[in-house]
Amino acid sequence: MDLDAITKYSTLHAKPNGLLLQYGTAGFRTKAEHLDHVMFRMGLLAALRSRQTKSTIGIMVTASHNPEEDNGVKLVDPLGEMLAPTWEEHATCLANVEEQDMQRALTDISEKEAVDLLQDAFVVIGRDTRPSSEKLSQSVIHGVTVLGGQFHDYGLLTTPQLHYMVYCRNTNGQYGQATVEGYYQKHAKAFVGLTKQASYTGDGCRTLKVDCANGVGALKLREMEHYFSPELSVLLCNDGTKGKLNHLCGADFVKSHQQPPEGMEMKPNERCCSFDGDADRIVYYYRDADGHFHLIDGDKIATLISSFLKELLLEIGEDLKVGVIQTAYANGSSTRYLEEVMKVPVYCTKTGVKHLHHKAQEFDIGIYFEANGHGTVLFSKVAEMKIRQLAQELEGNKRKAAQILENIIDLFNQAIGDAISDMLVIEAILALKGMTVQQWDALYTDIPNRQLKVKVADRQVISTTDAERQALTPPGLQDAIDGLVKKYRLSRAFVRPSGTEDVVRVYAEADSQESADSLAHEVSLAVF
Ligand code: 16G
Ligand code: ZN
Repeated sequence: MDLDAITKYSTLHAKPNGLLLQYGTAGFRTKAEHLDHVMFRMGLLAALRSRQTKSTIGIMVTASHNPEEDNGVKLVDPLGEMLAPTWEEHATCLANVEEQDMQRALTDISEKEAVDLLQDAFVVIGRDTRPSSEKLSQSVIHGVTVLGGQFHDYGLLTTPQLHYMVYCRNTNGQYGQATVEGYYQKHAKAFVGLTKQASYTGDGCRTLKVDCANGVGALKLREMEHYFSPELSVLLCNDGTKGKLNHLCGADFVKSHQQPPEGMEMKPNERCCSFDGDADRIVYYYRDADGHFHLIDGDKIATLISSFLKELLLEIGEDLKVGVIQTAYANGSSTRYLEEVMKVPVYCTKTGVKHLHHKAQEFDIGIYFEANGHGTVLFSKVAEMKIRQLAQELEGNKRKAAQILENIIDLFNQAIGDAISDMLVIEAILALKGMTVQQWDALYTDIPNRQLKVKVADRQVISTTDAERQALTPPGLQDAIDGLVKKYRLSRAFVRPSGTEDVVRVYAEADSQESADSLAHEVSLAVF
């Protein structure tokens, strides 16, 4: 490691005085102007992680659904997964050391992690469409090269595409080709394969309106469109040509405001969906004939997918272990429906994809979705092999069902939730089942709910347990919440410190919207 070069170049990426940042739920995130040093340092860290794992490591420059002025960065581990927890700590430490201590910090990490400094290092980089992203990704590259690492800059990518590239590169192309072309071909082939399953086919070419949050999802969907256009036609709005990234649009806006995005004309009963700014989340919605807006969130997406997969498993007669993973934000109705009507086991983890993903890996088929629309379905190697074998061996309808499952495996991004791939799976399922968006929505009725954010002096005084459903500290808070919840019917509430913003989040459910609103309000007062 050329320590002198590190000292020399790190002064070019000076750390603002007194700035302390933490590698949070989805990496570092703050105002773009404060991130140059973090990018350089994450380039250094990725080179070390690559040497230690003897694998390609990914770096994505994005702040997802945050405002355009923000930016962020996260590292992607060899199998396209989120960075390992011990390395998150190294990341926080490296981002916060003063320049004169950089050499020591890097040596410490290398020693602790037994990094072989003679190994080659290779890092792949992707970025979203924020005005700040290009320059910041150059600082990442600078970090990688200062440590003698090699890199490939993919330029503009959705976050899930970058995860896909990393996964492909570390599995010798078995998962797919590590190019955008490879991504389009793999997913489009599976999608077209699915919709071609003759006896299941619905009503021919379908149309879907997609709000792209004025983000990178628009560019990528445009590029990909012609691969699947005979089967599905997508009408893009908020495609970045006029509006501002994530401003009054995108999956996060639609989910949290429970209203349609700006710039989308919705005819009655028309199926619409929204991506977030880096296209790793998706929610669906429509307006009914009376003009009422209906949101179909991650919970209902998980329900549609689970019921479809269960039907197929029943058809092929295979008893694979299926589990659905949710977080505390999952609507109570969805959990009840999954457990009581569909009889699938449901598990709750802490918020953040890495927790859900990890739990989902325990199953043959692990279905995970956050209510906010981030999710995917993971297939164990054993399940995948079994299904591929059955697709060859079985006959008639059973064979068809196995082939559908095979295409579903190829269509779901196995590394991370992916708006484009989720959209294609959902469109295929609706087509195969001949199901309308209203029928999907009618699977169950959401319990009215409200989310609020509360500014407090120090959000870390709140700690939680039981997958964030119970507050441990400050003392008395949980008792207060319990007391308030008792005042309402069908009610539930919890608080948790945000992992991405300096706020405390409050969630409440109750039998009417007024009750949910007032319970959320009362709980937020108890937080002070
Ligand atoms: C990040 C997480 C998302 C989570 C959200 C919670 C990833 C890729 N994204 O966006 O899963 O729902 O944070 O944010 O892990 P909060 O902690 O501010 O509520
Ligand atoms: Zn995102």
